[in-house]
Amino acid sequence: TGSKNVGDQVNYEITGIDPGAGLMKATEKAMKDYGLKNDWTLKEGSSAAMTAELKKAYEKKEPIIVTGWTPHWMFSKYDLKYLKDPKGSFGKGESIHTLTRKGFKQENPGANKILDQFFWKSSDMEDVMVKVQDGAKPEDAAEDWVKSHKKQVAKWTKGAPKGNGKQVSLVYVAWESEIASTNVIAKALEQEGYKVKLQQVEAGPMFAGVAGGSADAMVAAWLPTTHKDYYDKYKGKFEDLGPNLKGTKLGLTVPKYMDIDSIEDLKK
Ligand code: PBE
Repeated sequence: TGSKNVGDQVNYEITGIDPGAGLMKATEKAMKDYGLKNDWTLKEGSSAAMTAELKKAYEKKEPIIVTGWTPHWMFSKYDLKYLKDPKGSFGKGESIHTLTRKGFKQENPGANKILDQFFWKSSDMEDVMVKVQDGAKPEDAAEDWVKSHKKQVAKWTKGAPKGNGKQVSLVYVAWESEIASTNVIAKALEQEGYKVKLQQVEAGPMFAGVAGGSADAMVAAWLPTTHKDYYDKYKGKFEDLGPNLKGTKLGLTVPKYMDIDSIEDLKK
């Protein structure tokens, strides 16, 4: 891409996602930490819009910088790299936690137990994400996964009484990773006889819903850093059932064909 600096190549734009995402806050922090605040813009949108732009650029081998995270299907579909973050603006690897509303355990101990025992690996989540990206409906990709991982799902449902139609409401944000996890835990609950209602919302309302009791649970709290603000805001108003996945990552992401390696290279 010749002599033009990276900023000129990408119009001083970083392609972001929904404004409620912790990743957006982390990116703003990075822009400040690396002195990019004045020249660069972080574009708001959605994860679907971000991946659409990434696809478009990638197919033409054009430069692009997106806000990325792991687990995500984009790393298996495209040759991408995280820009090095020597200042640690994006924090360390974290875990995704399951949160339930207060009182849920007492009212629905069976579903609570399944949610509590829900745990899988990044590669599991990615399997589901890739299928959805390839065109499967999330509920179908989730059902396939649950049916082909009976042993693993049996560990989640172990010791939990059958649902007999008892209702469970789950809230989630339309992040590809959370579409996968929420649909999979929903299928596991349904398999045990629970009646599951899924509701897609923004990040703030997701936390507010569980904290306020209008939703039973969420499997989408990235901790300790990404969702710290939401977590602290509602602390004491939900139950934290701990991690359902460990080893996530956030960062600025570019195609490997781009000739930069570090966020520091954006300063030039
Ligand atoms: N994400 C995916 C979310 C959490 C899950 C990294 C886009 C966020 O930044 O809030």
